[in-house]
Amino acid sequence: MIYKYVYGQPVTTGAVIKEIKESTEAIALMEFSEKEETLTFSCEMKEQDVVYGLGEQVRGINKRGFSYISYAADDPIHTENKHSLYGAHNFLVLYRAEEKTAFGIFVDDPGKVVFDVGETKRNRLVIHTGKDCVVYAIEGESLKAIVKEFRGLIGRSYIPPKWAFGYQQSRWSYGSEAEVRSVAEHHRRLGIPLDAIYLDIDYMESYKDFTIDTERFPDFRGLVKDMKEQGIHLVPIIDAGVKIEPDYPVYEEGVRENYFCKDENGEDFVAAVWPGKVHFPDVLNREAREWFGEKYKVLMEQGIDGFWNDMNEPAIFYSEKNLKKVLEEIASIQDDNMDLNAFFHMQGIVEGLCNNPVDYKSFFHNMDGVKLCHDRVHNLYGFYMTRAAAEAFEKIEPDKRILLFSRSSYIGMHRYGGIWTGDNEAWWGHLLLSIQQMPALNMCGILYTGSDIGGFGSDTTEDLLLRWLEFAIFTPLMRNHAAAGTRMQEVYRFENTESFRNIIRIRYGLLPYLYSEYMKAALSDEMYFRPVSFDYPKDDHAFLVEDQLMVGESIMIAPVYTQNASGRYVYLPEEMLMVRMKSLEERDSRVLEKGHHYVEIALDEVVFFVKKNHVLPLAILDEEVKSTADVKEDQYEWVGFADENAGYVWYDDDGISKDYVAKEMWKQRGVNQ
Ligand code: MIG
Repeated sequence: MIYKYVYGQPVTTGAVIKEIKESTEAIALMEFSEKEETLTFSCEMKEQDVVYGLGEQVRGINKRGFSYISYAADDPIHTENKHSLYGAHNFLVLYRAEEKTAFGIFVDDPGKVVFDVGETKRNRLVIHTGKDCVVYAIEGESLKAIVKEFRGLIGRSYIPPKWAFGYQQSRWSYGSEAEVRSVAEHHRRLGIPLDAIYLDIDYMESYKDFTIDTERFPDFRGLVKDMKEQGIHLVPIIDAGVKIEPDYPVYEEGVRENYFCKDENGEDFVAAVWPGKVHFPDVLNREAREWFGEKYKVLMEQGIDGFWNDMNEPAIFYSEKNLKKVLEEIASIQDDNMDLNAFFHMQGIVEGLCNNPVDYKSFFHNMDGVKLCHDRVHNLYGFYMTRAAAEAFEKIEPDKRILLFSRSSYIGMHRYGGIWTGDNEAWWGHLLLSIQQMPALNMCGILYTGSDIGGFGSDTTEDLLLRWLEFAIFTPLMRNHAAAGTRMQEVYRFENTESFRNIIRIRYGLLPYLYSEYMKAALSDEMYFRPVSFDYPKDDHAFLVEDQLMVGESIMIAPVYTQNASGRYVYLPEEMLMVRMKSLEERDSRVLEKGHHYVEIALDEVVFFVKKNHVLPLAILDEEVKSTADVKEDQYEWVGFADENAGYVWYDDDGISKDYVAKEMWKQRGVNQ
């Protein structure tokens, strides 16, 4: 059951697709109060109650004990004290442990929203929103049912092409054609499957969107074609800022047609990012959005069929206005003997140039005739930039799935693309963070997602990369990505290449299962990754599990995320089959009873657990498998554990067209033990 409450004059965000009648009764689940610009919703929590959700945010699966602020931020240091990351995912579910009931809350407010989940007062959940918003309260008979109801409200999740479920290699940046070819060649020579290589900002000419640096990439079209012949898709980055440069057509057209965001004087707003000074396309405006989306065609015409949208919080290094102010202030410093206060003040104003809230208040959108201050709709920018691209793809290639994911997002964007979780670090703690983000993102409809494997910032290590891959073989987006200046982290750079190859091949072996489960989750508004408690709500201990996940209908995973571990404790909520793999071919399995177990997991092993009376298909791969296209759906074996008849419904299709629901794509298999 969904209750809808409208306050003030909310902006239509596009998060919700289902028409729902406004509720006339007062919101019964939470107390309500109003103060000038803020609405507050709150309720008591008992000690054992659990809060799930909030998408990308830091900290555990149970969100209690901290405050989370929805205000999209380009913050590359995801430490535990951070209140905002790139996305704004305003959906949570409160589980009442004693009563065994739950309800969900979705705050549809594209400005700043605060979720104080027992930080100020341990046993109080408090939500502060702007005064113009829509709030949905959702009741249902189980955690799964509440999420499903919510997902029905916000519409079907994005479905990428099947090749996007293969292993993908990225780096900031592969800076030339030769470098791209060399990455491809290394993988191919060592028999490591690979489906995509990413192009980061250096493929562009002076960081200008929709251009190609022809010195570094003299025959772009030829390169795209050669790669595709090897089963590898090239995926270029698109940034939010459009460089200010006379004669650059995107800039010229945008200025001429008034497609850029304006400052308070009605001039095109000037910020700076990679290319130096830029304007931001006003993607909240329909015409500007159509125009910007059309631009992707330039690359599609050269054979590109996947993109990643970056810097769309939007990130601002500095605004023209603020920089001027800061430079003047620094120039006015007379004293070269600054004391502590003076020094920290100077440092603060320089650091404060980046992503300054004052800048977000100083530009405007024309949302189809309505002038809106950016601050009020801040969290929509990444969503609408991605929507711009997706809507254009519908026109340019209506029958083809295009890979698309974004850094910033808001609920609603999940219909148009996926996300990656941004600039993490090569830290063991960030491997755990990534595990914990997955189910919360799935609750919000974001199914196509994953983190930068190995860590983006800092130098990775071989053991961290191995452990990260052992988890990431289960994430729909499986991409190794690293920042400029860090150690090269393609798997062939390390000593034990064979172990990396084996683990990546296990991903391809699991592909029929993972793809089927993704499609089931997308087509029936369900979660691909779930907290253990969602599947075992009668088991009190399941609610305490923070580092194991259910993946699809048959599997539970318990990844190793600590350094120098030879294994870990795993909690089994019921009897399960433990499957241990050194490679697809070298594996064994054994039934473990319900309860706590210490499970040995060597550095080069993948371990997962199969639920009772469940089975899954495992593709038998030829030695030569290069990409997802080589995985044959009719060569498989079954892994499973049943004391009665078990069956599996799996899904397959051409991986490209959008005819998802055709009956013949669903195959039902009964398996007898
Ligand atoms: O400020 O394009 O999150 O994945 O490699 C850095 C360079 C800009 C941030 C993205 C990262 C990407 C990087 N970008």
